[in-house]
Amino acid sequence: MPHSDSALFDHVMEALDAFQIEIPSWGFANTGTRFGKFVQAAAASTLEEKFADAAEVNRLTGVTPTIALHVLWDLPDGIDDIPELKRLEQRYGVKAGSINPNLFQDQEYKFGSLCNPDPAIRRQALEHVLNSIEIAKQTGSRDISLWLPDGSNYPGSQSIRARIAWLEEALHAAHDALAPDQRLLIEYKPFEPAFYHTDIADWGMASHLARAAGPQARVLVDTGHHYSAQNIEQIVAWLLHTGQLGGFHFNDRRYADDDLTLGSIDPYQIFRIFHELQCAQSDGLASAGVAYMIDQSHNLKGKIEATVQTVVTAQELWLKAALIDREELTRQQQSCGIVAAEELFRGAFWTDVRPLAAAWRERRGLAASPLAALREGGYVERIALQRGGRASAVSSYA
Ligand code: AFD
Ligand code: MN
Ligand code: MN
Repeated sequence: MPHSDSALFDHVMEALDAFQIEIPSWGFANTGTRFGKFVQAAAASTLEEKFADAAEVNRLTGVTPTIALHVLWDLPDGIDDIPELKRLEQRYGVKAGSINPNLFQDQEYKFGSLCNPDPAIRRQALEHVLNSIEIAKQTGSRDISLWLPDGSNYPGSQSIRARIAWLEEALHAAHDALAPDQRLLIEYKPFEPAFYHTDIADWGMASHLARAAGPQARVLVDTGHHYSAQNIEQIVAWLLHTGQLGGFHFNDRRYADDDLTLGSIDPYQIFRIFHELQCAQSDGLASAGVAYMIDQSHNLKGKIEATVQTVVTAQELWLKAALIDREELTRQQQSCGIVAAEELFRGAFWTDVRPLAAAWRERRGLAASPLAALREGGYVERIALQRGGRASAVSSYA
C-alpha cells in the first residue's frame, strides 16, 4: 500500500480503472414478485429500450460497457435476432455480455428441466442450452450463465441421485458445445422456486458439476443465493483457490433471494468479498477472468436510478477494499495481531471514498455524481413520456 498521498491517489485511480461491472437487461423491465408487479411508466419493454437504458447508465458511470441478456426475454427468435442486436450494439455503444438461458418458465419444466424424469423434456432443455451457446457464439459472448431452477417440493417425490446423474450428463454435453474461449457458469441457489430440494443448491454441488462438465465450466456466485449465516467471502476464497470462480451475480438480501440493490443491506459483506478478489489478484491468482455482473430486479425503486445507484455503490466498495494495507495486514495475520488486523479492515471500510470516486470521475470527464446527473438530465422523465406512460406508474423516484 503506497503511503505518500500522491502514490495513494494513483493507487486509488488504478483500482477504479480496473473495475467494470455488467448490467442485466431484466433490471430495466417491469418485474415483480410472485404477488404481482408494480408497473413503471419508464420501464423498458423492447430490447432497444433496454440498450438505450444501459447506454444511459454507461454514459453516466463509465464502467458498464456490457449488458447481460436473457435468451427468451431479449432474443425470442434466437439467432434470427442477432442482426438487430448488432445494430443496437452499434447505435448505443453497449455490447452483449453474458447469455442467460431460461429453464424456468415453460410449462414443460414443471417437474424439472435438465433434471426432469422425462428424457424428452431433458432433451428439450438441453437443446435450449445448446441454442443459447450458439447465440453466445454469434454475439461474441464469453459466458453462458446457467441458473437451474430444478428441484422438488415434497420429500420422496423425486430421486435426488438420479437427478444428479442426469445433470452431469447434460452439463457435459453443454460443455462439449462451447467454443474454446467460452465458459459455462453454473449458478447455485439453496431454494426457490423449489422448496424441498434444489438440484444445484450450494457451491459444493456447483463445484462438483463444473469439474464433471469440463475445464471451461466455472461456478457463479449470486450473493443473494445464500442462507443468512453463510460466509460468502470464504466460499469466494475457496473458489479462487481452486480456480473455479467464474463470476458473480451481485445484489443484496435481507431474507432470501430478494434481489435488493447491492450494498443496501450488508455493504461490509461485499467489501469483504472484494478484498478476497483483490488479494487474489495481487497474489497472481487467475482472477482476471472473474465476471462481475449485477442480477437485480427493481420492484419498487426506479429501474435506471437503482442501476446507477448499484454501480456507484459497487465502485465505492471496490475502492474501500483497495484502501486496505494488504502488506501490513499480512504481517498482522502472521503475528495474530487480531485487533490490528481488524482495524486495517475497519479503517478502510469506514473511509468516505466518495470524494476519491468523484475525483476519478472528473478525471475521466464523467459527472462527479452519476445519480445527480441522471436526475438533472431528465432521461427518466423523457422515456416515461416516450414509452407512453404505460398504466398507472409508480413514481420513478419512489
Ligand atoms: C433469478 C434467479 C437467478 C438467475 C436470475 C436471472 O434466482 O439468480 O440468475 O433470475 O435468470 O434471480
Ligand atoms: Mn443470479
Ligand atoms: Mn436470484
